[in-house]
Amino acid sequence: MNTEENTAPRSFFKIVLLGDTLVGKSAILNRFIHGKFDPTIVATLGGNVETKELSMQNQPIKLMVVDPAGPKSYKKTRLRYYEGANGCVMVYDITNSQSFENLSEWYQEYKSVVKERGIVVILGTKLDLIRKNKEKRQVTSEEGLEAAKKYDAQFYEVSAKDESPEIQQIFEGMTSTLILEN
Ligand SMILES: Nc1nc2c(ncn2[C@@H]2O[C@H](COP(=O)(O)OP(=O)(O)OP(=O)(O)O)[C@@H](O)[C@H]2O)c(=O)[nH]1
Ligand SMILES: [Mg+2]
Repeated sequence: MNTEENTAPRSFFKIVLLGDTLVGKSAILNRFIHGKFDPTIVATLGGNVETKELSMQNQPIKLMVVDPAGPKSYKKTRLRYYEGANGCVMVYDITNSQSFENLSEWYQEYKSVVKERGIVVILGTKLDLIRKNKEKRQVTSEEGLEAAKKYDAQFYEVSAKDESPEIQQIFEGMTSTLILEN
C-alpha cells in the first residue's frame, strides 16, 4: 500500500453546474473563471469544462468546473460530464419559477451518476434584474432557503452580470469545505 498516496492532501476537485437552459450557468462559470460577464455568450453545445488554480490555505488546488448544456436533448452527453464530481451547483433564474421547480429533476439526474453527492450549493441568479424591477421576481428568497434546507445545501442569490466578488467566494468556500471533508 502506498501510504503517501493515502495521506497526501487532495489537490483536485470537480464541481458540476446544473440547471435549465438559459438560467445562466455559463455566465456564472465565465464570472468565476474570467471575472467578467459576456452578454453575447450563446447556448452551450455539449458542455464547457474549465479549470482554475486556487491557493487555499497556502496550498495550490485545482478546481474543475463542468458546465453542461441545459436542454433535455443533451442528457446523454451530460451524464458523462457528471462522472467523478465532488459536488454540484444547482442554478435557477430568480425571474423564472419553472427553472426553480425543475431543480428536483436536475438533482435526480446528477444523483443517478454521482452516488456520493458531495457538496451541494443552490444559486438563484440574475439578481440584477430584480434590483432594476422587483416585479420580475418569481421565486422568493424564502423559497430558495426552503429548497436549501430540503437538499441540505448552501443558498445564495447572485448576479453574474454585476461585478461582485460573490461568485468567486462561493466557489472558494466550496473548495475549502471539500478540502476539510477529503
Ligand atoms: N441580466 C442578467 N442576465 C444574465 C445573467 N446570467 C446570464 N444572463 C443571460 O441569460 C442568458 C443565458 O445565459 P447562459 O449563461 O448562456 O445560460 P446557460 O444556463 O449556460 O444555458 P445553456 O448553455 O443553454 O444550458 C444569456 O443571454 C445571458 O446573457 C445575470 O446574472 N443577469
Ligand atoms: Mg451554457
